[in-house]
Amino acid sequence: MEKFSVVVSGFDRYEDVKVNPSYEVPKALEEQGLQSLPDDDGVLDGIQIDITTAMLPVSFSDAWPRLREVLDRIQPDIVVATGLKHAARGVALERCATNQRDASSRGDDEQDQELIPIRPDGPAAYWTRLPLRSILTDFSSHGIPATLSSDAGTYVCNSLFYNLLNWTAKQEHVLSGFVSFPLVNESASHEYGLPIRQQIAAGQAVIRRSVRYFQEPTSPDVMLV
Ligand code: PCA
Repeated sequence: MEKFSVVVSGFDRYEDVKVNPSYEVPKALEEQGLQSLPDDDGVLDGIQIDITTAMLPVSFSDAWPRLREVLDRIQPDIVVATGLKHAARGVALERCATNQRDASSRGDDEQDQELIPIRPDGPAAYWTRLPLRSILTDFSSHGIPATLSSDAGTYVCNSLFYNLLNWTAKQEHVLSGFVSFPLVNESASHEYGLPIRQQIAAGQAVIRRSVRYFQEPTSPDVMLV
């Protein structure tokens, strides 16, 4: 049986958000695996997927070192970092991480924002290593509302994503990327947010498609623009 090791990160607490999808989805993935998602095209036949979660603090200085510890210990094939994006209507697949962060502790006040590089010697941006096209196709066949996003902001999510891709660039064969979840909203007539069940299904689809892509990398699966 072929084995894959996947690390999924989230944030343990974020502001006063009561049900944080970036906490709930990784936990559910670790507990349930991919079972509850129908494997229509047999992607998972003969494959064992071990999922480890990493719960991180919302901190520029501590989030990446904490994830790095887990990556060094687990040596995963695939890393999916996640965070909450308040403004997202559906699941947002992040295309790229930029080498900038807000110098103040919070990024709320656009007027006062001073952007500084995350890594002064690093490239301006890194592209995701996840097969976004294939993931979007999977989402649409499971009725999961989603968009492609061109940036994860300038706060801790983007900083974590940038450091993750900087690390990934030096690895032999690792896929990694970032998925932003919307607020959890269980109401049927929601404008913003999605039920937690749908967000868990989205996390499962991301892993399923990434495993498939890991096995058979094809350039059309990667959609960056
Ligand atoms: N979202 C924040 C940090 C933690 C999270 O879930 C962000 O967008 O950077």
